[in-house]
Amino acid sequence: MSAWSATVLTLFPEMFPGPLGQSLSGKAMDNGTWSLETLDIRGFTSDKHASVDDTPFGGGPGMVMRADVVDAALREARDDSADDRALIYLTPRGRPITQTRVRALAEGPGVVLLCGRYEGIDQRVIDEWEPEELSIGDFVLSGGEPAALTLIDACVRLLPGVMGSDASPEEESFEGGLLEYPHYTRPREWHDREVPDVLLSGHHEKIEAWRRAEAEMVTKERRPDLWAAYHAARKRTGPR
Ligand code: 9D3
Repeated sequence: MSAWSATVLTLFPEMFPGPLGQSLSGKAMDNGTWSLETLDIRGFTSDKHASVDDTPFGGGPGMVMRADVVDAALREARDDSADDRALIYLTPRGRPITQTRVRALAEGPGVVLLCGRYEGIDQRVIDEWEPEELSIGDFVLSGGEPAALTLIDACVRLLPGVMGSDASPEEESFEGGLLEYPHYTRPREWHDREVPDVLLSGHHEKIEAWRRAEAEMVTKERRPDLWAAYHAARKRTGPR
């Protein structure tokens, strides 16, 4: 059995492992639960100027990554025909990443992630390789690398043994779920702020009801989309 692995194609390999080298994901990398490889796209240029990008046909701002250079990097990343890992292009044009997709990716052999810079990658190499196109949300990054780090983090924390068995079956908090209730720990009083009495009562049913009410309130307020999905799911399956 080989470990879950990520190969990242990027013009900025120094950005990796970055935060993934710390904490639980860093330990899990050290103990062989998963591995990370970067391929520097700049290493696949053919001309002496090592140009990765060029001006867009049709005009417009910015630069476009060349199809031939990205293709050479993809051929290197994908040279093993037994490699069943998902091929993913991180792009603001992609479908939003969901916890459902993350779970499936974590259960598979790993991911090959293509990171764009500039305005993006020549469409012909995308049409040729047909990667799954994914986004991390409706805001603008300077490149795909922070999105790749985000996706790998979300997958790695689900790998067996990475998190304590404690905080794992909480995964349905999205998609028909609620946002989390607020958390408190010692000291009982801090800056004139007290821990809600109910949490000190030892009354488990009351605590559960309070947490549920808090979770519903915050979800209704901040995430009307999740609130609607939660209600639709409750109609289908009944309360609880
Ligand atoms: C003004 C047109 N821009 C599209 C929104 C051009 C553009 C901006 C930023 C093209 C590429 C990028 C770089 N972004 C990513 O590579 C990216 C991204 C993102 O910006 N937001 C959310 N998810 C992702 S995944 C990759």
